[in-house]
Amino acid sequence: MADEPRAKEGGFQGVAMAISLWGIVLLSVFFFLRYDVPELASDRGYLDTLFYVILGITGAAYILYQVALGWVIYRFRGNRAGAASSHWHESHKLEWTWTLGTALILVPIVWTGLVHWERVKAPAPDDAVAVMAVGAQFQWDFQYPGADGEFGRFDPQLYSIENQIGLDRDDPAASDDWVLTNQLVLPVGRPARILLRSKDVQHAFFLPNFRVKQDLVPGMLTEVVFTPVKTGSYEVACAELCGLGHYRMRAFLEVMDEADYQAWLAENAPGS
Ligand SMILES: [Cu+2]
Repeated sequence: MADEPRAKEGGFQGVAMAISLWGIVLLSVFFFLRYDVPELASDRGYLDTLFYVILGITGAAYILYQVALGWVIYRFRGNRAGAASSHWHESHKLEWTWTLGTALILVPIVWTGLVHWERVKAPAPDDAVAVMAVGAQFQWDFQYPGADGEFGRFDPQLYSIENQIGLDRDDPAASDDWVLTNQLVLPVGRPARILLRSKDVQHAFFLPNFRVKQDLVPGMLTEVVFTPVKTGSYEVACAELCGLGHYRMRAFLEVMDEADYQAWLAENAPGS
């Protein structure tokens, strides 16, 4: 009695499971096709290319696996004919195949990633526009170094409502520095070097359109270098859950063409 195949039992669950799996695959493919990453506005398009290559490979693997899994569940539901599986050990051919196959896919991806990393982390050229972004709970302050191109020193003792970034006005380099709150302006087509420091906790300088995301670590100076390639107004977000007001730690980046940028500087920079 016990050895008789239970042909009909569990048949319904098999069908329901297979349909659910295929449904999840369809839904996720639909959402991936429907939504796209934000419009690219920097020279970091090569990151998008790598992103889409990886998404294509993992996406195809995901669809293949899930569809095959659903089919196996459906085909052998309720212990149907031919359901007894065979077992074997040590198939060197199979092991070589999946090891080499995986390596062939992963090595070029990792290599490309390393090349991109070198590019992203390359030091800023001398003519880069330098701005210091100061993150705090919950706002962004952007310090422009002024005509001397040098950032004045700061002192945490000097933090106040009027002097958000604690700029030491006794420092000669600070005399022409000026600060914008929640607004960053950069010229198009010139490398931007954004130095980052935090006044309190860890924040992250996130420019979705520029494929830029860099942490601000208290007590440390970090930086990102990128080149805006498109004029317009873009969001600057904080990508680190930095406290209760994290959601409103938001600024705007205005990218202008060179002439507008110079006019804007002339109008806004003190003493220019
Ligand atoms: Cu933050």
